[in-house]
Amino acid sequence: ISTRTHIAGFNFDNCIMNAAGVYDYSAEELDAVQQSAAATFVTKSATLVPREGNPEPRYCNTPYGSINSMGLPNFGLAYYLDYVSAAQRQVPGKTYFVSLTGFNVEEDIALLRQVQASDFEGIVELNLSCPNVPGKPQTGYDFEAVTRILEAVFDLYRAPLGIKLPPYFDLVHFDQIAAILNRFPLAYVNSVNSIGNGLCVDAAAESVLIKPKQGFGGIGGAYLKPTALANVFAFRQRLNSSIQIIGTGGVQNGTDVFEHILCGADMVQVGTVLHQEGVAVFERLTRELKAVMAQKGYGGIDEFKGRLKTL
Ligand code: RRO
Repeated sequence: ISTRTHIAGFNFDNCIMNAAGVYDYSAEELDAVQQSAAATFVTKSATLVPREGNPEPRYCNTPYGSINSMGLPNFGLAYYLDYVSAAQRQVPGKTYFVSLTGFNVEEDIALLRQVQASDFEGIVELNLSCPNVPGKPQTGYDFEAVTRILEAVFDLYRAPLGIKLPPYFDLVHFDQIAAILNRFPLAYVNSVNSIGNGLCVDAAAESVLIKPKQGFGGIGGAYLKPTALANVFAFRQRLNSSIQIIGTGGVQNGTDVFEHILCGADMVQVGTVLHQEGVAVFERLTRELKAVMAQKGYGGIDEFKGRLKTL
């Protein structure tokens, strides 16, 4: 049984990897993902200059998932390009993802120019959905901004590039954003980022759980699964077949990975469960996915990818 997949023409031995923002901040964490059963890694969303991020506590696990308001802490794009450059030399033939996020279209372009000037040979993921920078709306909810950014991006950049989107909740919004995305040579769409600006409460302490933004933060984990599956399925129905889909959100076991693929995901990413369990989760999820496939008689993911039945 094989869980092989491919994204943007690059082959991967597995279809499970980390989600941007989890286990990908430092070289130590990225080393651990590389040494695990993960297909590959994506780096923490990088900005032009390093950022400390928001004050702590800024991440909290809850009974059904997590809340975070990290505020984009990262070592700056140069750090991640250096790390990937070394990884490319160490493991020729393996492909890596670098996540980028600018605070406006000029910064996005400057980040992409920096990628172009490096020896990076992998896939860029442009994050259009950070929910946690005070005063900054999530780009993915501003369809005119998405259009302007993608026009500028593809004027400049022709190597493989995907985008990370926030969850959408209305079928009309899926129609509108998919019509925009279909105009561009995107390698993939990654759905979903955390559900922005949720609030988790500690009843005993009569308090919020995290310090930034009065406790509001991105919701991840099991809370997210139905929304994530809906976004994967809705995009698979609407996007050109040349645009692949990475499914992210609410994965806790191999059946959850199977469900994402059934809805149309070509690759599946894990955030909260990776934060909670560490990199051993990749071996567990892969084993559990293979068990589901074996029980159903599937030898590869293409045999069920996107084949969700409706009633
Ligand atoms: O760093 C963050 O606060 C963060 C980002 Br950039 C993101 O895209 N999604 C998220 O839940 N947190």
